Amino acid sequence: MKVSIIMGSDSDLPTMKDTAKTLEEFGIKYEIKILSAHRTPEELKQYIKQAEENGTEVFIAAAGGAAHLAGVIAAYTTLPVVGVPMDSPLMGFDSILSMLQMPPGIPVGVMSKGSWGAKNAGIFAAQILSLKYPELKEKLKQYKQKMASNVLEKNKNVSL
Ligand code: RP5
Repeated sequence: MKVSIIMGSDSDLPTMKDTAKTLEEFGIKYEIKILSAHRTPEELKQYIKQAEENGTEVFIAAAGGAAHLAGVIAAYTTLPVVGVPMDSPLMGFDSILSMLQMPPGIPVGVMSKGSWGAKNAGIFAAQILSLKYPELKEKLKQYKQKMASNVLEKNKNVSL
């Protein structure tokens, strides 16, 4: 099982480390590339083809501003594309809308902005892959159980 994480700039790396960390927690292999839809369009196109040939099953794309990276990747592949909008001078609203408002026919699954979305992209990729890899389904169940236990544990000492 393999995921390709593509980001438009190395300035996205500090946020996207949460995606890598989450995939590692689930034992999913990943590859990270810095490729931009507008700065390196040819190389991006070539990489998508190469990644598919090398076993990528899900693409995760991070970009900010006029964030068309995820949509461009979706144009070149039939694999699922998960988009993570990065923060921007416009508080990331431009990134969110650029990723979210794909016209009919070329969908992108868009997460929330920044580190929340980065983490959720890893979990969402695990959920997609769990349709094929049953061991991931089990790990996802355990992950949710642990999260619930952590919340319930707080009730033991809750006070104002
Ligand atoms: C996007 O523009 C990148 O994904 C990044 O979020 C944003 C700014 O890029 P840099 O100017 O920091 O390289 O393409």
